[in-house]
Amino acid sequence: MAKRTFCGLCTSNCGIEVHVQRGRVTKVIGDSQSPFGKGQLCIKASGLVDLHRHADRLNYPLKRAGKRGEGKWERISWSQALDEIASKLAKIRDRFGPEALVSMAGTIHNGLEWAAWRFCNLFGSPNIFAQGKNCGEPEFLSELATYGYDTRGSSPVPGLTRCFIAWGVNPSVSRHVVWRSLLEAQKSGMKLVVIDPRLTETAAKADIWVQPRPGTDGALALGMMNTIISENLYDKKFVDEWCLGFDKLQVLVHEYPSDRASRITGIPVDKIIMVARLYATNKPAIISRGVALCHLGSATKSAIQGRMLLRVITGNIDNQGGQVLREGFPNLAWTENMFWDRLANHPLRTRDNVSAHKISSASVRGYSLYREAMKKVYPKGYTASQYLVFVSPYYLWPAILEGKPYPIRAMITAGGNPLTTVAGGRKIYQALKSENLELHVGMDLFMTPTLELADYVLPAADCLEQPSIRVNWGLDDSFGLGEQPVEPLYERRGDYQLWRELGARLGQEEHWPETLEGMIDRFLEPTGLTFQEALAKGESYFNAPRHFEKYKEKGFATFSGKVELVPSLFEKLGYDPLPSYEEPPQSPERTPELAKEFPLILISGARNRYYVHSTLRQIKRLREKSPDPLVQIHPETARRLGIRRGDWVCIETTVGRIK
Ligand SMILES: Nc1nc2c(c(=O)[nH]1)N[C@H]1C(S)=C(S)[C@@H](COP(=O)(O)OP(=O)(O)OC[C@H]3O[C@@H](n4cnc5c(=O)[nH]c(N)nc54)[C@H](O)[C@@H]3O)O[C@H]1N2
Ligand SMILES: Nc1nc2c(c(=O)[nH]1)N[C@H]1C(S)=C(S)[C@@H](COP(=O)(O)OP(=O)(O)OC[C@H]3O[C@@H](n4cnc5c(=O)[nH]c(N)nc54)[C@H](O)[C@@H]3O)O[C@H]1N2
Ligand code: SF4
Ligand SMILES: [Mo]
Repeated sequence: MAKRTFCGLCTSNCGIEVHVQRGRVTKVIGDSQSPFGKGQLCIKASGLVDLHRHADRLNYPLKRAGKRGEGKWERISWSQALDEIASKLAKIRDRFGPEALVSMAGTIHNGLEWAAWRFCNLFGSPNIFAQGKNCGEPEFLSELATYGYDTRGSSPVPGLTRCFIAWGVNPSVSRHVVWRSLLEAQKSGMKLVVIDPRLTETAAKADIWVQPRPGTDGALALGMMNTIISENLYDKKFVDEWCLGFDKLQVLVHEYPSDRASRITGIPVDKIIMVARLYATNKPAIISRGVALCHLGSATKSAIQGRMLLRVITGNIDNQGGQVLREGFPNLAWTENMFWDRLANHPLRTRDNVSAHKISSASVRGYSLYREAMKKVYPKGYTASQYLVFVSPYYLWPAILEGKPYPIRAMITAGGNPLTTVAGGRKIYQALKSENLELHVGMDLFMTPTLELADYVLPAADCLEQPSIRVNWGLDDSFGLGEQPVEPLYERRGDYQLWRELGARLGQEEHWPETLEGMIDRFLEPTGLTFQEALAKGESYFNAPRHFEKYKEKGFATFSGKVELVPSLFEKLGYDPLPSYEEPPQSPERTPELAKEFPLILISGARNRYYVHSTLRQIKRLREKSPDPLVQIHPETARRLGIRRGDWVCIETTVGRIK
């Protein structure tokens, strides 16, 4: 018997067929009927069955018996764990206020983060950390401020899309579904441009590979805009009719002729001009997202904004085969308000998260402003804006350690491993060891380094052990339903159950149906079907029909209703509204003295084909393929330093050292 659901390992949500015999999983293959992945899975999914059965999985709730991190645990029942945790949370709320709780998650795993957000909203805490903070927040803020939508789902349409710029992204490793559609579109004549300092597998297949000095993408974007505007290759009609602030942008762009951009980026002048022309004259075209540009510190804003303004001035906005403005779910009672309605009416301190108190122009204000701006177009809220409200971890550890701007005393880490995936490991370690953190609950598949420092550890069910609804963080126009393949092994439970059971003990009962399936039924109400009815009818995917040039009817979801090239929302936040180029915090240009001592530039974060961040490292068949941490160095640099393939090296920066 085969059950159809989704691979829960990453955001691609590929459809899987799970073969089950006598209640046991026998194999997992791609589901060819699924629009997500169309039956093809990446290599990571070959570890799904091993993950499900792995001997090191957490199977029972544990309570700390020794000191934090000592490794002494006592096995307890779920009801004891939940009773004790709920009672401690209630006491912390009474003493310090609800905002003293933070929910810590990471990348999307099994798509259940919304349950944590719902819980926090009802509990009264705005302190939620989740994936978007890592991989997209600057882009969301820029897109929402400029045109009021996000364009995340834009994939090339083979035969239609004529140019695709993969900018700071490596889909051949990170997004295999997108990668396949790119290769297909390239075969039908689409030009693929890759902008990456590394010659990646993606760059190797490109028609043009552009290799900038890391962190200089903002200058490259300005240089490209310079060519496009001075050669009149921009979409004058769209700019005249729909954009505000072109004159101001033009003044800035004028300062960046291609030779100046070339000096900053290290890319030959001819190449900058060629790529600019290619992009502007091959419509419809797409410029991808990609996390690299979100990780450039002071250089991020110009890079992200520049990449986005290129899309706008060439009129590649909401055109078929181009950059599609995402509308939101059809027929789903899953709205932004679920996660924010209570908080919106709370007193200021409870409404504003820890980071908002530290940096006055932080995202919470951006969020409130955006809610104002979008009201006309999206009276019920727009789910991408949730990304603006997540807490910045940088401000979280001082809130634990020093109680500033207010104390954080409890943390629930479900589906995240911050000790290994969030910057500033030493600070995080201190915070997790601190007595100020009175309660730390972790829920995971495995005992991670982060959970080793927790007080309660709860065993999570995997994607083969629960039903599912794929809402992808509210970032798609489609959603999908997945059957539950088998019952959870041992005492594992789905994440929904954690939040539901805590909620029920803390006065939130009416908001939480007893099971995830019951909650999915609530979400599905607008379709007139229950979860089981939908599955029985074979309706497991719900797609919104794509509309183009929606703005002609509705306008853009900005204060002015137009595309704001110089966003008024940025002005209100006190940001420079223009994409003025700034060097990265440390660079040969900005800190030349430092560059003498530290002559190499480190870029970090490139994905590993066999793992999802720290996940899957336990799986032998994958671990064998990539057993050790890896560093890539340019062959000439390596030769000069006497480093050979396979050598162990130490990387040292101003903040730390790693082998
Ligand atoms: N230097 C650097 N750091 C980075 C990045 C970078 O590019 N450079 N990338 C960043 C990005 S984009 C991201 S998204 C983050 C990811 O950061 P994290 O999300 O913290 O990393 P993961 O290792 O994917 O997953 C965390 C944990 O979730 C557990 N898990 C899996 N499924 C479930 C489940 O169903 N329930 C529960 N409760 N737990 C589950 C896994 O076992 C794992 O321990 O890392 C960020 N860190
Ligand atoms: N196998 C696998 N796939 C994954 C994940 C995983 O852990 N493993 N994680 C998932 C998640 S949560 C995310 S967010 C996505 C992220 O997926 P991507 O956005 O593709 O992120 P990266 O793999 O870090 O690739 C970024 C590329 O940018 C380049 N780069 C670095 N610095 C610069 C720069 O200054 N300028 C430019 N132009 N380029 C630069 C790097 O060399 C790298 O090739 O991947 C998802 N897919
Ligand atoms: S891990 Fe691979 S198969 Fe699973 S959802 Fe992600 S891309 Fe698809
Ligand atoms: Mo991510």
